[in-house]
Amino acid sequence: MSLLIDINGWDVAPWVERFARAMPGRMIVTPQDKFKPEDVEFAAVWKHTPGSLNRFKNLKVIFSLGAGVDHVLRDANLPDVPLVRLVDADLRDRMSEWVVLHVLLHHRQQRMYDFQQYEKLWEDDRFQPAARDVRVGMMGLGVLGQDAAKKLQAIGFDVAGWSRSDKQIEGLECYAGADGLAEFLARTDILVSLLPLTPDTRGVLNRALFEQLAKDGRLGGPILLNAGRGGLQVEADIVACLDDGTLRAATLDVFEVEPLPADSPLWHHPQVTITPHNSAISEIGAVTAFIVRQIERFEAGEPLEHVVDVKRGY
Ligand code: NDP
Ligand code: OXD
Repeated sequence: MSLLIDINGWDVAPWVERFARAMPGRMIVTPQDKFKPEDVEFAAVWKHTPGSLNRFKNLKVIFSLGAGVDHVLRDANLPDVPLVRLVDADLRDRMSEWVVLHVLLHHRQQRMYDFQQYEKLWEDDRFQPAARDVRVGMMGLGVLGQDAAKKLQAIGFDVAGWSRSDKQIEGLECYAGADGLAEFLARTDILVSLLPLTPDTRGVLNRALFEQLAKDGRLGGPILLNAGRGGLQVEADIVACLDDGTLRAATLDVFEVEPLPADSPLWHHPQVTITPHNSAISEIGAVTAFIVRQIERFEAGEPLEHVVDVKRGY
């Protein structure tokens, strides 16, 4: 059995080395190696070339090296085998760190204090609302959204969440679907997007949505955080809404085009904080352990975990 590792955009060598150590006696190959395509039973991919997996006639499972699978499903010629996505405590905790950091950054106005420090200004008369008076809205109540929501609640924020299907989560106000969206937005001061990119969610973070966010919040205007996917957001709307006050500020980890092009107005926008799609990296050790476990389950005849519903898109 061979495991194919097909990665674009990250250095593949450490992945090959780690999988080889974790699966002694198995062939670990990349598309650049010489091997028999019929030997490949498993593929672990990040942004593989669309159509390239079809030549592996004995392929049994595709593993996404990330939690999101839009990079796999953009392949219209994907082999009809189970697609397993990454669900891992290491990745989940990293994402929650990012969410908590950036919610607090805006809540405590840290960007302004950075500026004051730079200018040697001592101005301590600014109003600081309590966390309990700041309403955070979590778009996406999956593995990542629920954990981040819980951690924000532990700090004291007034958190609610929105998902596709109805949910009952103890202690969390939950909204669902198109019917619940307006009410959810109307009670949100800081909107956090941890949605997957699917045909239903593409472009959802747009002006029409931003205009429905709370206008009576304690932070001087609504704030957007997006670590889901860049395709969720309409960047021209974000810039225009920041400029006309519909949005007060944004932290973005993901972008319509990555790396973010040098001429994007987001780079130098005073109200924008940028991180380079690294809010929650796929840590090699954790991911390797996850995939090895799934292969062992598969070979022992046990069900795979975290199989993606390809029709739904996540
Ligand atoms: P999950 O599949 O566990 O959760 C997805 C959530 O989104 C669910 O609550 C789901 O609703 C909701 N959702 C999906 N479609 C819709 C819709 N049309 N309307 C409303 N809600 C919807 O995913 P994870 O939490 O594990 O990950 C979320 C995303 O985070 C990934 O898909 C990926 O794109 C992104 N990500 C980004 C990273 C980064 O470094 N920037 C790192 C890791 C992930 P329901 O519960 O009803 O199914
Ligand atoms: C992921 C990512 O989907 O890192 O895991 O974007």
